[in-house]
Amino acid sequence: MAIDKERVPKHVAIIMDGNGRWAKKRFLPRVAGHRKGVETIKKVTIRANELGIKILTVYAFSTENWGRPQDEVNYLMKLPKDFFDSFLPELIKNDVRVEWIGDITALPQKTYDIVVSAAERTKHCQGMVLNFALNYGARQEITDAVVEIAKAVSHHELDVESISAELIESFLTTARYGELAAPDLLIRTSGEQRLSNFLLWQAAYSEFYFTDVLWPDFDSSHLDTAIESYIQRDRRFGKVKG
Ligand code: V0D
Repeated sequence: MAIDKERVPKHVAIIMDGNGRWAKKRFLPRVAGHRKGVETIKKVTIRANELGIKILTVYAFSTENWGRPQDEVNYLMKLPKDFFDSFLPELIKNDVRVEWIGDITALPQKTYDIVVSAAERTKHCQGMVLNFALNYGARQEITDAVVEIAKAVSHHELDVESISAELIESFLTTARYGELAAPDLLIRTSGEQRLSNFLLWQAAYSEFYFTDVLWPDFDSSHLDTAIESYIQRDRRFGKVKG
């Protein structure tokens, strides 16, 4: 059955888990899984764009991932360049804009430059946004918002009485997406069923889709299945209400 474009979630977020497990199953080093994972992002981006998804937020590197072995972290920091070199023209052709959330200033200079350059070279694109969460942690994002709000209060630019959920939201990094800031659907691959400090605030009302498929094995058909599941839930909800 074809996917009804009208019902496709506007913002989809993905926790791309299972690269290490994929590699282990093949007696390959973990980094081989990460490399294959980059290919998956490309395929999923193309399909998401075809389906009319407006924002695709992918969790590429968490603030906790610094705790991985040094060799693995070093390898991960090279992936934005691989992605950029092999996919940027196609992104531009498909009118996909690259953005990021998270503190990229803590990344190695070369990695930082590539990410900024990917965003720069696609900033004219008006189609889907491919939003990378890089050195991102939701508690940090919320903490940063709290600090900024406290500063504004102490500078008498803000009254305590005006602090509301809407105000806090306006201080989160996803505020630029306006009414699309919250993911409609959050997908996690590889069988784990946790949020792991990803988009805590924004996912308050998100639908969750968990699959045992490992991220390097995930493809456009798996994305379709997740979207169909989301649409199905939306229909049921409509029935109960109506
Ligand atoms: C590893 C699987 C693309 C999950 C996918 C620095 C984790 C491959 C990027 C990328 C990573 C980031 C920014 C950008 C262009 C590409 C990426 C990292 C890890 C961490 F502008 N894949 N990817 N970045 N993985």
